[in-house]
Amino acid sequence: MYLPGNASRARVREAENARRNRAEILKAWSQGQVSRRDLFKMGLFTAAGAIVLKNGLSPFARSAYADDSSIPTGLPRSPLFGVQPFTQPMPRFDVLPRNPVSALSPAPTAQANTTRQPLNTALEGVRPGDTGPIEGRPPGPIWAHQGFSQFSPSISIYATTEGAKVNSVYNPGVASAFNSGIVASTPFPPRFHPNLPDQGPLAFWTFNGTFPPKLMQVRYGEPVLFRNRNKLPYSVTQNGGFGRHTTSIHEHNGHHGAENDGFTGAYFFPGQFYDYHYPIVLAGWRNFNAAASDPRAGSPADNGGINKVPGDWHETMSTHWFHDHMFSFTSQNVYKGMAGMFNIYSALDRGNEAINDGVNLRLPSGTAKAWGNLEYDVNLMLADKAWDAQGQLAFDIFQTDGFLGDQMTVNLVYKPYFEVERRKYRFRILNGAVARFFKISLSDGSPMIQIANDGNLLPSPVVVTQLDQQGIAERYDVVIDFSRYSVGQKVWMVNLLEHRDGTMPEGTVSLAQALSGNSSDPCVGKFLEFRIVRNPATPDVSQVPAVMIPNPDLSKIPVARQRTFVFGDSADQTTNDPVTSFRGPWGIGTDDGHKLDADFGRISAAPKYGTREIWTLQNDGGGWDHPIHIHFEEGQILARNGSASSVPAWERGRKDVYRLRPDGSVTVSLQFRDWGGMFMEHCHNTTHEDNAMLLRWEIDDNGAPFLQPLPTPIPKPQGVTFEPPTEILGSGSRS
Ligand SMILES: [Cu+2]
Repeated sequence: MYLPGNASRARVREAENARRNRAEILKAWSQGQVSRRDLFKMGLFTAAGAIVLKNGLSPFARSAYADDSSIPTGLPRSPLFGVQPFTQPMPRFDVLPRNPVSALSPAPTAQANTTRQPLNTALEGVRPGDTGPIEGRPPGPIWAHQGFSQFSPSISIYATTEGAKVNSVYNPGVASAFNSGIVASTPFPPRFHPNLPDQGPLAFWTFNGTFPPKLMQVRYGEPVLFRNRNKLPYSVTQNGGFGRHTTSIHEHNGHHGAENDGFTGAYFFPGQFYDYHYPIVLAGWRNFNAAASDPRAGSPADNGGINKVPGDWHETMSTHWFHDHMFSFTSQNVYKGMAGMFNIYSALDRGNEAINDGVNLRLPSGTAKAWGNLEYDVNLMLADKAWDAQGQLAFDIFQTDGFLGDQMTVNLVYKPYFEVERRKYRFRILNGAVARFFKISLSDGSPMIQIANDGNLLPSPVVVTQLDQQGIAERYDVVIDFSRYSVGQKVWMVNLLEHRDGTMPEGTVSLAQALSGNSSDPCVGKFLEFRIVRNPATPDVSQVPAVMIPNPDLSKIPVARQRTFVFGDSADQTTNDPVTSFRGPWGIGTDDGHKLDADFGRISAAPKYGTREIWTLQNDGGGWDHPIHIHFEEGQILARNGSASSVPAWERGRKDVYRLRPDGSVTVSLQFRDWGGMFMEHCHNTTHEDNAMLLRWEIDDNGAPFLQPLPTPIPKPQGVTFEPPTEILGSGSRS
């Protein structure tokens, strides 16, 4: 889709004109001046939702300048301003401070704080003199924090969302020697490379407005109050051409009450905050190990011991991330920078490799602190980006198949290097792209040990020389042993997976082909350089045990219900609510397989509280892949394409994102317990999600305050109102 580097000037100009035209339309839509429906009426989308093949508009329309008449217009490449790869250090994540709850003013409350404040008249629909609540969480008992007194917050974490600015409080959590020499006290500008332009405050929107991306470090048994304040521009038109200033923050895949899940329709406005209460409990805590007697179900104590907690230790989770989930704008907002990572520490996964108590797995991390050491435990966020001729972040909504960038970034910077010692490291690799899948290998083809898939340590580690395809939002934790290299050597992480468009990966190239740099996909090849710089000061005592976290035993839990969800295109919309319903080519079929566009007012499933169900996720097309995310509960994959033996070793733990593969299906076992409210299921190719492959399911039968069915929140700056569901599908009712 991107033009080759040697394309003629006429072709580049043609592609630039087309992109500019699309950008004008995207701007009008993202700023609310035209609706998606208007764009259909204007004939800019086909019935199937793809942009019309108009020369001067579509990257897929025939080029007027190419010799071969089948060659599409393409996209102009992002200019590099002479920057070479691997010429800047990779910044470690910026650790958000853990504060006492008393640091928050006003103090957090169980129900949303509805204290009124004057509203800025630049907000949509606000007249002079209007007031609105200071907190954007829907008011009342249904959206009150569940278990707020039982799991009363013991720490608070605060972050804003705001436009790009210089970071003067960067905390990598490690000394400079473990951050490739970066001096954290030096102000950190918002840019992909020191020789690329700074990103402007309208181009990039991040947590705290700064680079590098943010990391929350939390532990079981220590409830967290995360307050997020929306400091994005009041005017919906101040968005640099894409992105929406309303947000909802999802802690992916937190086992929290729905009021803290970042529901796509529970978004809030600039000038408001939203308190997310993360109790950080082990699933099953209400009736499994309720007396908290098993040390494997535990929280790392500050003295190196274990504070036991209730719940099933087999449900222990480790690597999460958090990101915006704004209805129909998630792809734009996450791409614009609203993504961070969330490391959960436990008795098993302590973040300390030296403590030898028979419970701690002693994975590579460090030894200085009792828990949460980051020296040898490294978060990596991979994302493909694109920028315009001025070097400012650029996006293109009209690739409804899925937006692809042409430049690889790691932790938001362009192709960096990372200095390592001759020993084992853990890397928590997040695919933070919009629509791109990755497949990772080392440049010398040497082995990596995969220890976790999504949030979960595997039952046993798996040694591979190439990781599986990694879909959007999937996390793969790997251990790489650099002791096999000598000081002064280099080795690279390489992407082997070619995309032609956002439908699905085109195919895997050989390591030699990827290293040759000849792929037509500019994101294939080396993207991260490891420089082996020294021997460790003390011997590496970390381990990768042969047994990590076996799966929970489900054999005695009856299956209450089976459901099938079909994911595909040519969906239609049966509702017309201007706030909750949306149109696009994509949809999900429940019940009878009739595929429906997203409506967060529609209830598509309502599993009974306290039960186990089996869900089959079916891809109805061979030309697509969809990484499907089910919120709230970890699932065990029982079968791929109906066959248990088709589930690869690295998918035999628990997961929260399921790549369906072309024409494929995934059968998953899930339990619905501990908390209630409205949750989601959607494609995490965020272009598909936004266009409109998303549904709502809910647990609404756990007694007061939950109603059957739950009313839908309708956010406005003056306050959230509620309306009845627009539709309840047969599978969403309990009869
Ligand atoms: Cu999809």
